[in-house]
Amino acid sequence: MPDPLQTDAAQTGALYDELLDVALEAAHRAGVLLRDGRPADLGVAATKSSPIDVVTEMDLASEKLITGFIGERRPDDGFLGEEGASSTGTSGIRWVIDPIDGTVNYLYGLPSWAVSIAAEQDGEVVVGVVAAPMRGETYRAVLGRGAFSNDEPVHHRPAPPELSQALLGTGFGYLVERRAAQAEVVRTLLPRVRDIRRGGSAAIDLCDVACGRLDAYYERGLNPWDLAAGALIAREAGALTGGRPGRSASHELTLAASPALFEQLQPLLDELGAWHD
Ligand code: LIP
Repeated sequence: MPDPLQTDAAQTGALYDELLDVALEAAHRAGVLLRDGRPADLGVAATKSSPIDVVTEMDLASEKLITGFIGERRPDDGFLGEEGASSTGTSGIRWVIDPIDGTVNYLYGLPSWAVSIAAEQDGEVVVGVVAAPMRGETYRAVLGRGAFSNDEPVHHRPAPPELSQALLGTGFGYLVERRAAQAEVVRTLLPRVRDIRRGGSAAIDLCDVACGRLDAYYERGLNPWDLAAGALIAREAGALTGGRPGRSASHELTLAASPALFEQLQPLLDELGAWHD
């Protein structure tokens, strides 16, 4: 009589393998479209929360490609996409998609943008893929199986001995009031750390924490599609992710860092009010 626990584990493993394969191929195809198909005269197709929160035709084309590819292979799954994909599905799997994370960078022809695809099982992210075509790198993680850049395992950077030697990443929202509040946090933090980088893609920033290229990353105002895949990759690389003390990473605040640095930064960011406008 086969052991039911081993059967369940094998079935879960096979499911996660399938979700990863689907996410990798979808992200690859979208990345090729975005890298090779970017119109020379790319403009703004629409705006969302403010005049600087932009959508291009390529955001829409990328999300259509991704949802179409996944939908053909897994018709019972749900979707949550930045550009409007929204369905519950019946399988318990929901795909959380940012078709271009770093849209403003992509619009301006700057290289720091990514395709971010995560699979949730009953609300928990179990697979994450972030494709950064202009870097030639694809970051991936499956729950409990570690994090990788292409085929190389990655791990967070050891915590610096002092906060003053930490290299932080952050980002800013699209609303004037929020940007003013975020600038105040940066004003206080900047003299206390090694330096601050503003790359323009949360997914890449989270993967840079996973790869040890940033000591930490924090930002207020992220949407689920900005952080779902990258936060799993950071966690599987040994980093901690979270928000305010005792809370998960969310729109309110997202922080990712090595455990020792996380314990220093979380209360400091809370004290500085990085979680509110
Ligand atoms: C972006 C985030 C980034 C943030 C930008 C923007 P988008 O997502 O990845 O961290 O600082 O303001 O929200 O809009 O390019 O998908």
